[in-house]
Amino acid sequence: VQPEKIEELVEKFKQKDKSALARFISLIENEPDMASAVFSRFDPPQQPSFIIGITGPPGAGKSTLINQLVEKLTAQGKSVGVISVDPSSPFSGGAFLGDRIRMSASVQHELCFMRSMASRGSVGGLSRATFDTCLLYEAFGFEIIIIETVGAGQSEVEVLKFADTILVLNVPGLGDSIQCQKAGIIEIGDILVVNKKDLGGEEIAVQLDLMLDDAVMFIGESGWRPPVVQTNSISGEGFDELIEEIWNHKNHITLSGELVEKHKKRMKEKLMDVLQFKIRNFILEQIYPKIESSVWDQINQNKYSVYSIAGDIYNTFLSKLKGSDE
Ligand SMILES: Nc1nc2c(ncn2[C@@H]2O[C@H](COP(=O)(O)OP(=O)(O)OP(=O)(O)O)[C@@H](O)[C@H]2O)c(=O)[nH]1
Ligand SMILES: [Mg+2]
Repeated sequence: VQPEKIEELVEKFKQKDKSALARFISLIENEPDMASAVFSRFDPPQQPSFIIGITGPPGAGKSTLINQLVEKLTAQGKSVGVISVDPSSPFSGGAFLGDRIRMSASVQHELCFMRSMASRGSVGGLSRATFDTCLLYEAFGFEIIIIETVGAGQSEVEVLKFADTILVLNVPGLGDSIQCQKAGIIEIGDILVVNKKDLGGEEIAVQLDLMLDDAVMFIGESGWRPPVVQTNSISGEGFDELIEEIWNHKNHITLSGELVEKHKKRMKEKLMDVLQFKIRNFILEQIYPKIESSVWDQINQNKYSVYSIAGDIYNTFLSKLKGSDE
């Protein structure tokens, strides 16, 4: 992509053109090296987006719940960007026709934009693409970002670390036990949702409440006790309460200072991630090719020398830096 082309897209982006947003997401997803050129042209965001992560077993109704949330939030004039990190999601193409139709109303809403992230490639790659999409959404001006992810697999859980508030879904009918407990993701829930209220779920809600009562581990440092909310994502029942709890949690972490800490931690990780990428590439391109055969000789003699070889390479790297300073 030519610099002039980027300039043109940035102009469109600033005019709130969603096709420019879509182009940037694809560009940065496929060519991480372009990220710097794109982001350097953006002004600081007017306000940070509030990021909601939603997870739960396949078919729990995550997409339906998001659809309902988006409808309610956009009706209040709020703008919402959705990222779906779920390979079987309606946004990603592997979906049932019914799902597509169901999603279409809010997808076409001017205050909403949806995008899926394929779970192909590495955990790091997916995380990076998700984070960069969050940055793009924020720059675009979305007040709220929602990330959908199936609660299984490292890459899916990894992206939840970007969220300010995490919703963990359970549903009745899957053996009537707390499904997310085994997966170990229930602990990360700030709000526990029992969806498909029309099919029951009272028992699960009670179980969750009991568990919260005797488990100190759930009450975080800041003293937040995750509420249990029952919803019907098709009719919208329980959503006023759910939205209220989301704002309660937001207020809670704002007052406790956790929100700022989360932002700091996220940006620090991003920074380290970019640095690691840069340093690794420098070593791979500038140093390694010249020493490859001798490295291999040493490892052939004693594979345990790998640490000392790494130390040597690192020292070469440092001396190159000193050299370039002068
Ligand atoms: N009865 C009932 N069905 C629901 C409810 N919420 C979602 N569903 C249905 O459950 C099915 C799965 O919903 P999705 O929203 O696709 O679930 P998901 O968790 O996004 O699924 P994956 O992305 O595939 O993991 C669909 O047929 C929905 O219509 C609900 O509250 N009650
Ligand atoms: Mg889904």
